[in-house]
Amino acid sequence: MQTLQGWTALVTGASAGIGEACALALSQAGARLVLAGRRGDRLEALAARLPNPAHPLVLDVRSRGDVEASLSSLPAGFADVDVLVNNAGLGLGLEPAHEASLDDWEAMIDTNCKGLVYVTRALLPGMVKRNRGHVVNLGSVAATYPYPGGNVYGATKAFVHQFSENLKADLVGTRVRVTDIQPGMVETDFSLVRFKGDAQRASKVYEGMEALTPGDIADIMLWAVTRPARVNINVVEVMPADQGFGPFNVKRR
Ligand code: NDP
Ligand code: 8X3
Repeated sequence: MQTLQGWTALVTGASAGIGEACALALSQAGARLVLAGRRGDRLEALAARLPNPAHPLVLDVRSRGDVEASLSSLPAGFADVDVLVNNAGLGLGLEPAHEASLDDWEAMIDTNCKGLVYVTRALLPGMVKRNRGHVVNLGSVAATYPYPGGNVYGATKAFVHQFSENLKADLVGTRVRVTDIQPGMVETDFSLVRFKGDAQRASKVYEGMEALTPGDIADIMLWAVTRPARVNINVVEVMPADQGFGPFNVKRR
């Protein structure tokens, strides 16, 4: 396995779930870490636990100005980001489109699409200039398979997929790689956030089945990042063994 000694990685949404697991895996592989997210206390606690140097960065990816300002003034030793894990994201609500909250829709678009684009655009020129980099985007099976109530969430992840492929098209010939990881159900705070703090409803999502763990996704991320530089893993779709596909839904009268 390629070591990440001498590499710098930035993980958005490192304060919980998949992002936290990715930060840990990258640090254990030797990388220096920039840990981005809104909850600074969690980022600081994580930084103290990591085996390699880490810089907590309180950042709301929805703020274009803050993203541009903070990513252009990273401290020495953390400024040349080689691996970007665009993980910050959320689903909000599961109502049908005609009843869903427009505020929820906007928050998902602002975070999952616009935030991801702001961070990528800020870090990509440095990667291209140094001819070394890897952008790992957290997509979802929801990008491909529709489900009731997945309306805008799934659409944001379809955006992540197409953006990833188009980034790859622009970067051909460079040593900057792009990977879209598309997980199914992973047990994290995702459902707690989706159901706005309703812990009982959130825990039911994972009841009686074995969901993926954040560490499972971090393993895949690390595998993609540590392939030889000639290898670009475009897409990885992964589901729990206990999750499958629904049939077409036909309304009969
Ligand atoms: P969590 O809710 O556990 O973690 C989400 C992370 O995103 C938190 O660290 C949160 O940090 C951060 N975040 C959210 N909004 C912002 C923001 N505006 N600015 C900066 N950071 C933000 O969920 P997961 O770990 O499950 O989700 C991580 C990613 O994986 C998401 O993109 C999600 O869509 C995707 N995913 C999740 C699946 C699942 O089943 N869990 C399946 C497929 C994809 P903070 O609140 O501190 O800012
Ligand atoms: C989150 C997985 O299946 O809840 O991306 O949409 S799912």
